[in-house]
Amino acid sequence: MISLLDYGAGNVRSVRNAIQALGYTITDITCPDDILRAEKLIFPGVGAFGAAMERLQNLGYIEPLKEYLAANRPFFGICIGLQVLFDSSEESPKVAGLGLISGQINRFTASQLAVPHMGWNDVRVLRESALFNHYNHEKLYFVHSYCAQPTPENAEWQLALTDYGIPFLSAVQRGNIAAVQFHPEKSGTVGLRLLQQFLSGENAIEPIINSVNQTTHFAKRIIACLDVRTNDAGDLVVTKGDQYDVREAGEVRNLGKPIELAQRYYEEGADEITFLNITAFRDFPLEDQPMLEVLRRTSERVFVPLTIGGGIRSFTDSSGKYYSALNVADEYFRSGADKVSIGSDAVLTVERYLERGNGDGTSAIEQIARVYGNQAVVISIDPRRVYVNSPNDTRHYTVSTTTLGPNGEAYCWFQCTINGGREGRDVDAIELACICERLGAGEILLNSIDRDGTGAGFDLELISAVRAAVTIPVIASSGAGTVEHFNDVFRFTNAEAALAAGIFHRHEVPIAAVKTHLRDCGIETRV
Ligand code: 1PR
Repeated sequence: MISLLDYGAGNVRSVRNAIQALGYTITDITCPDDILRAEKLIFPGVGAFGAAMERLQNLGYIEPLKEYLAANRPFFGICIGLQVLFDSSEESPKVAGLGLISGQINRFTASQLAVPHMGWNDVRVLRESALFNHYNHEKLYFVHSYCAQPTPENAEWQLALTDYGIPFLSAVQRGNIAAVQFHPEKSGTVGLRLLQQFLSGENAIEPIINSVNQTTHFAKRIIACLDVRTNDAGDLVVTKGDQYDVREAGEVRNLGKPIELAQRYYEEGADEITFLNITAFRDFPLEDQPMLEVLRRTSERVFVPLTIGGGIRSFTDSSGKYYSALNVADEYFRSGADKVSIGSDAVLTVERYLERGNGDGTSAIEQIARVYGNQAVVISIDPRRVYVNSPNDTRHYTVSTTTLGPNGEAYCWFQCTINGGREGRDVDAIELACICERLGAGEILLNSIDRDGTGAGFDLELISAVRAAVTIPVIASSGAGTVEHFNDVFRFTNAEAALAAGIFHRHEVPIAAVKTHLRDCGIETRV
């Protein structure tokens, strides 16, 4: 019997799915006494430290939780579920943690590395523990901006370290109480195996395969993207355009079924899957039950992060009922998304920001980041090049370009568009990225209408300019045609991830071939 402490603050559907996929039944904690009745307790913390503690307080869970932990009963914390075991966090300075482990959780300090630490890294296991039986340097999925550092006060808890600029505690354990900073439920088969070790209560300890002296290595991510829409026959299909035009001879191109393709990419080693509901700008996504069903069913079988985008904005339905962008995002998260991506609405938000000179707390970005955390908010940018002869010809951020314009122009700026590239706006990709980061976005998905579907390679000038302007991770997208293009994007820009669609859908370049090539070029990837 596994008890899940889901305190209703975010998506724990993936944790549920992972436990169920391993064959266990879950009981939900619904009142304080349930905590003391639990045989094994899983606490997948979500959102901010302060919000998590406040929620536990309001539900009356803090005292029973402290009693449960003091009795050394089986406990497994994930992410914030690790952090709340400490005294406090820099994230919410006035809020006390559970105080089981001495010390404070701190933010990663500014460095060359993007914050959040989002992606695949490995761990250095410091001592033997059944939890890490069979673990052999494989990568696990992390997403967090705050971390616990090893100190003499927490020495007895230190189980594993990971390096991201600094070494931090990726796993702690004392007796029957364990917690991990990574997400086993999103770490593919390696993560499921680790979760299984806790669930089975296996005590036999195998010798560790790790050496304590090495450092861990953060991987570049390879993401498969599925552009999804309903075709003229009314079926939900994966499609793919050339420069955003998805029709061929008048018909919407049909490249497969969303769930089957997502599963295929998971099995082939995609580090993340992104669904873009590309016509959601004209429909209301909450009425799109097939799309929500795709998400639900995918999350039952795909154990890497899932992002969904399309139509995240406020909406009033035909009966006059108002839905906020947060309501739309809630439904996506409840259906199994780990991150949501905002396209058109982000451009309109930035326009308002530029008029006023600040945000007012009401935008989709701000609302969703407040509830689900920055790491859950991705901004999808759909820019198109606008060529100029001189940087003085525009107020926008320009780059000097080696791909000259139609009249030999040597400069260009990157104009943001809305509604699937249909409408250009007076905002450039660099200012959009910077302002969205300020408003609370945790990642940028950077497309290029010029390169989309061309197979001509990523727009390195665009990607370098945007990545240099922000401190959050950037996903390079559009134009991948060969394995060499992935090496180029990581060699010539600081992008954290690269996304492709067409070459994967058409079986032209397998994901494994991309990763093998990157490794041959000395770029770290998840095997
Ligand atoms: O504006 O919040 O409703 O979100 C709509 C989302 O749908 C946006 O993220 C937007 O990028 C996407 N979208 C809208 N129309 C299209 C279209 O193609 N007609 N797809 C579209 C954008 C771009 C990439 C693509 C890469 C890689 N697709 O995601 O997968 O360019 O392709 P490639 O490797 O084949 O070159 P909102």
